[in-house]
Amino acid sequence: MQSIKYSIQDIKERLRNSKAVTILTGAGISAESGVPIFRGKNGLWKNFRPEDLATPEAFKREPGLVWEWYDSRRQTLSRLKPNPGHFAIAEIEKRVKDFTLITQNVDGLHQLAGSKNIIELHGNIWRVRCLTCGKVAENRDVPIKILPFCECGGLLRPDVVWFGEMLSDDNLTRAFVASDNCDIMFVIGTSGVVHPAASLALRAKDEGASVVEINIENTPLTASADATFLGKAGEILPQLL
Ligand code: BJW
Ligand code: ZN
Repeated sequence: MQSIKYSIQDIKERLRNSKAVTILTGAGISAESGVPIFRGKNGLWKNFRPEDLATPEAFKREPGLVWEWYDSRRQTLSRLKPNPGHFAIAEIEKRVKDFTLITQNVDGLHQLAGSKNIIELHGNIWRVRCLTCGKVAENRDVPIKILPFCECGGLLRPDVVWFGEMLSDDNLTRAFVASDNCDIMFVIGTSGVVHPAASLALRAKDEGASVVEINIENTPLTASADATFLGKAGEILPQLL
């Protein structure tokens, strides 16, 4: 589990001396809660093609199919709870003056664990957006009606970011600021292949932050990280407290 150059004690010390801390999370942080990840041998993309389910073209072609997939994920999620990794991140936030959590996850588990300053780069599965009037609303129906419609008559879609779609300008700007100005960035449970999320770790590094990765395996970001701890986020993160 120990990284080659640094021990957990070294990182704890660095964390204590950091004024600004940014954490970037991906699906791996929620894996121990039972949320399926996307890539790898048990990943969602093993059985489903992203082009069929996670693009605006797919939704235009077959909104019912896309909604069925999101409904089934919402049903699974509604039964799941945050794990010690989520709780450790919420605890770090309480101890640090300038803290930002950037998550690629849409599951809302960080909020349930008590995290406050969160940027949801890829949206939230518990919100819907109207294709006609643009209204965004929370929707926690489980199951959700397929197809759901807005009061204006427009078709509702999940308020998430699909491949080929722009991330919200506001979220991206806030994420750039948090990445460019932190003393230390933790990159946790992401395969580091989806951009622009993955490039945030490289920005932090370029601006002089220490980058600490926590993942069960090496990723394309490992080469740029100052330290990589190989192991489960829910087991490693509590050791930083
Ligand atoms: C554990 C663990 C444990 C397991 N503890 N760890 C530059 C280069 C190339 C391509 C592009 C580029 N810039 C943009 C692109 C195009 C594209 C992209 O990145 N493509 C690449 C995949 C090739 N990006 C986009 O389209 C983005 N939009 C954009 O850039 O707009 C401008 C633009 C438009 C058109 C062309 C060019 C530019 C939008 C990306 C949206 C991603 N959407 C999804 C779905 C969200 C909604 C939903 O959930 O349904 O977001 S796809 C999916 O991937 C989801 C995730 O947030 C995202 C990242 O996945 P993540 O979180 O890393 O999960 P996994 O499964 O990949 O990894 C899990 C990791 O956890 C693994 O490493 C495990 O080892 C680890 N792990 N258990 C610790 N217990
Ligand atoms: Zn509407």
